[in-house]
Amino acid sequence: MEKREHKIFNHQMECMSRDERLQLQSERLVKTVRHEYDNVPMYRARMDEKGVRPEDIRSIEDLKYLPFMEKTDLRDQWPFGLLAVPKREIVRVHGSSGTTGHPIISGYTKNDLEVWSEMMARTLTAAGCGPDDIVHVSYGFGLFTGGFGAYQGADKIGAMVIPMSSGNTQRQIMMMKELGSTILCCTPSYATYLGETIREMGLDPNRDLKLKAGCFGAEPWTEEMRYHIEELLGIDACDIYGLTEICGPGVSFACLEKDGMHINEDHVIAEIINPATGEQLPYGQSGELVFTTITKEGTPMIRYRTHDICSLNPTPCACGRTTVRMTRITGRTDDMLIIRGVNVFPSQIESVLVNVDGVAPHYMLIVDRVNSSDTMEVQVEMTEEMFSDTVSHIEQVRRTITERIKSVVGISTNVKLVAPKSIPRSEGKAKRVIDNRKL
Ligand code: DLL
Repeated sequence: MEKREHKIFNHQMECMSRDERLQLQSERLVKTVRHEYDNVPMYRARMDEKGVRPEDIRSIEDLKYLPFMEKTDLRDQWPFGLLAVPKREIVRVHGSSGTTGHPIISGYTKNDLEVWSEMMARTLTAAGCGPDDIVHVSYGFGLFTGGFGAYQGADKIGAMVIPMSSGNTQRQIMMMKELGSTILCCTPSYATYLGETIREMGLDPNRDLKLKAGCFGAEPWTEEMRYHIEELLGIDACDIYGLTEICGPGVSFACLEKDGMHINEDHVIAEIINPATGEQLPYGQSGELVFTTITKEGTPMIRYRTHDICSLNPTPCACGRTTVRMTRITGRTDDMLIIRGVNVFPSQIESVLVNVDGVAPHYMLIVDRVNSSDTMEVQVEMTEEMFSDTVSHIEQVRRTITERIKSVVGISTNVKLVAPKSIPRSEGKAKRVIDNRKL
């Protein structure tokens, strides 16, 4: 794939010197803490309990003294308890169902929407999007932030938007072809599904479509999956990250170097902590990602624990941006499976499967407990060609996968090759694990 030139939406903010940025972050942090303390009783009580006063926070160095916020706070304060402005100033809410029941919502002021649009304009620009592009949005539109976020960013750039939302895959592809979509926004699992369906419809993405890049996120995916999607669709695949509590997509984004995701640090401060002790960890060390919003008015979040696992890299990027980059998310502290005492992340299994010929990157992990011992079955789909291959070859592939998984995660698993298309496809976030031990 030919290398494309780097585009930057906001040179001043994305390329400022580290010292200038730290100064800006410190000023904005001081204001945010005061605003939160004065307007959100829950957080004021938490600071009081810890003996921290707003005037104790003078710079970003003091961040570590502040108490954390958690997803449970949003549930406990449902629906509007964390608003830091009068309700009439809120012009939109977005939400997420989460994986554990009760939904959470976040309220946006007019300015919060403006900031979020700017963050998403930077995100799309980094993937090569400009005013002449046609942005095909297959993230869902609704309470989920994916659809609206991508739309707002493209709108700010002045690109043409096709707000497809999710579902109806054949129609998506027809529109993509007829209207000449150039940038695709959806989850990586849906990008794979789209790619496969495009080929099944007898189309060649390189010949029949005009796609050049995709902004894929909302769920964990691996570098191996990125290569697979880039090949399948003939595009640059950029990772984009975000969460409803902070603003939605656009908190960070990969540029065309695809070497980590640039954090929009003039709007958020990122930290990595040890999830067990809460202690800050140095650059390069992997741990739980924590965010503090420093421009958000409606529902500011201070030291919000994301439960996502990654590390931070402060070195300037070849693209010219000086912002700290976060590595790909390797898992969540709460999606880590403990199988017979060994920590296993679904992403480790994915990285093995994507590199095996004869299987498709559609898989499901079924975890159970049999006779007091944990078991894990890895179901993975065969390709059509493999499905009609000899039994002995299929068995050989199965054994290869079993051995590779063992060498990566260190435990034996039961690998089952299943028929093509038998694992449910997702139009949004993929579900990859069924843990029967929790039932
Ligand atoms: O998923 C926002 C989003 C929409 C991001 C579109 C990117 C693209 P929530 O529904 O609140 O918001 O889910 C947030 O999804 O804490 C991560 O666990 C996961 N996640 C989001 N992006 C990525 C990514 C949106 N690029 C939760 N890689 C987060 C891995 C991701 N996990």
